[in-house]
Amino acid sequence: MPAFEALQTVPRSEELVDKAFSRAARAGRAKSGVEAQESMLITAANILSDNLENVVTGWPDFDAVDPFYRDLADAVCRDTEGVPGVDALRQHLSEVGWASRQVGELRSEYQGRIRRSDPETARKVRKQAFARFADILDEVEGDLLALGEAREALKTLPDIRADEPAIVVAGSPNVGKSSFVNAVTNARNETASYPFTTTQIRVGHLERDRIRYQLVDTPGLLDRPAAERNGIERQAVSALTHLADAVLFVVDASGDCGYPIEDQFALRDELREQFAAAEASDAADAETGGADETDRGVPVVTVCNKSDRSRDVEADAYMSVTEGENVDAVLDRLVEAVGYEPELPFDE
Ligand SMILES: Nc1nc2c(ncn2[C@@H]2O[C@H](COP(=O)(O)OP(=O)(O)O)[C@@H](O)[C@H]2O)c(=O)[nH]1
Ligand SMILES: [Mg+2]
Repeated sequence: MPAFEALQTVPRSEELVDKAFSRAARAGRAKSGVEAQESMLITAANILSDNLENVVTGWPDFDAVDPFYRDLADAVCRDTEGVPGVDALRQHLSEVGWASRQVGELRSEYQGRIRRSDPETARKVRKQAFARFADILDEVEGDLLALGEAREALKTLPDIRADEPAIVVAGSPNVGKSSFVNAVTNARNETASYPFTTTQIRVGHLERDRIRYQLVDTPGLLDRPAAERNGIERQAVSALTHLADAVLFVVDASGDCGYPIEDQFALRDELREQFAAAEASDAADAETGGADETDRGVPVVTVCNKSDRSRDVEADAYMSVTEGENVDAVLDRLVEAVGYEPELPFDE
């Protein structure tokens, strides 16, 4: 998960306080009198403010990450009060940043006071400072916990790359989506699941003309009407609309899948609208570049699978995954629909 791969384990408040105070005690034992108290203060304050700052700097700037990752973070990191994940994360990060700076300010304030004190008073002043450090860490206890949970959730996401071409596979249940993905990718080795409660996203890879394409299968997500999706699922779909360079919509005219063809096409039309809307907003977001993409929605390629059973429907192509019929031609068509041009060093 490129945007989040730099995330380190987030320490808990209690852990940080224990670590800071025990190192401080050790530092204090090496000296005596006022100097010992000052050394304890500086050691504890530095450990706390550095560790808190490190928590903050490990996170990407959410305004700068690809909207795919932002929407995914929204989906994965839910706030109990329904605050979208990224907004909640931003809030937690700003609290932790505040705590780091606050500790730094107290360090300066108390260092001055300790230096002006006799050894006995210095000890009391240093203890006061430690109590205030502990209070600050108490205040951000929940923020650190939430960031830790978010980090765990984001870390388990499979490696989907927003900057590599992606084909998203959709269509009613049992039309043959997973069969297709398994047939054309080394899906068994390469897939990973997203931990959404009711749905998964699986990604397989294939290579054409030395370009790697991601094939994204979404059991339980892009196989039913939008009205049946919950909040997290809508968020996940939104992420996919940013990711997709083309949509493969699989239909089954045989009736084997159990969904009437009208329902299958209604789903396709709904998805086409959703993916077109996202493309338009992505294009509006982009200040420069990608100019030739602005008026092109995400192409939706409709493919009738199970052609060994029935071809009685209008589609862009027909194939049978189980019979291995026309599968390569469908892939060619998808690659063409993606229209990915790798950036060449000498291109204008
Ligand atoms: N006859 C026939 N059956 C197929 C074909 N492709 C897939 N199937 C079968 O359709 C069923 C559902 O396939 P699956 O890939 O799980 O569908 P998904 O729910 O869309 O992922 C499985 O029993 C497959 O073996 C095909 O081209 N012809
Ligand atoms: Mg499937």
